[in-house]
Amino acid sequence: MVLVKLCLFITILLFFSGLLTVNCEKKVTKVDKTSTNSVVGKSITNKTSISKDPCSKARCGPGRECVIDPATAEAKCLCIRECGPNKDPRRQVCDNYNNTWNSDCHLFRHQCVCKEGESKDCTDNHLHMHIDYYGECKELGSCDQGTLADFPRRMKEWLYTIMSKKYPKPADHEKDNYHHGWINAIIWKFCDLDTEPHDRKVSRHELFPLRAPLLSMEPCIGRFLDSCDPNDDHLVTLAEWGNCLGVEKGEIEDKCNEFNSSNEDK
Ligand SMILES: [Ca+2]
Repeated sequence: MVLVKLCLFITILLFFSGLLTVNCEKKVTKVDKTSTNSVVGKSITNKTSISKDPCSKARCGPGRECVIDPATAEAKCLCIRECGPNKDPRRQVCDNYNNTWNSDCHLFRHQCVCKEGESKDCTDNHLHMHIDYYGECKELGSCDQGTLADFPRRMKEWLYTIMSKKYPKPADHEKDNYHHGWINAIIWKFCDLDTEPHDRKVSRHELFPLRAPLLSMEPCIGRFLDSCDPNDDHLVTLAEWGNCLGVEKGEIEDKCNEFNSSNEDK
């Protein structure tokens, strides 16, 4: 009799635990289903909204922003309506005519409205201005001959230090490897500057990220970079870049694919 009662108790226990399990599974399934649907739904909605947004593929130049034309529903790059206030002096920029602007946005916006004939406060300079360096315009130190002559050595050391941090390798202090290391650093910087287009030529525009932040501290950077473009075609080739940094022609080789693919891996 006791055995029968025990069996009955176990059966009842298993029955309710089974129900409990089924209920739990149902609950989990329901939650999963709901959450999956909501995630998928959200991603579909996002994709749809991106693909429907004509501005998603628009690439507007400096001083311009993408606006959807209400009449045609097409994307248009118009002059930025408002740049917003800036109280940070570090965001100020000095143009090549020695005028300080509140930010790069303010400079390029004004250039845009002048090009589009949307402002009367325009001169020829406004059409041709660009950022010379960051910060308020100031008296730049002069570049003396000695500093200019030593500039390639300092630039090589600087690039070598940056690259060693970016691509750390086992320490090797052999002279040949050090020499090889800074040649690699020079090639790496060239590839890093050659952004748009990737044509193995660095334009004045592409040199901007190197020149503008350094100019107020390194008055020789402008003359040094000019020396890298001896034929004055406003494009620096890898051979010209290597030559102005004192690398022999036979020592420099195109490794941009190698550097770009290792950047993609990171
Ligand atoms: Ca280029």
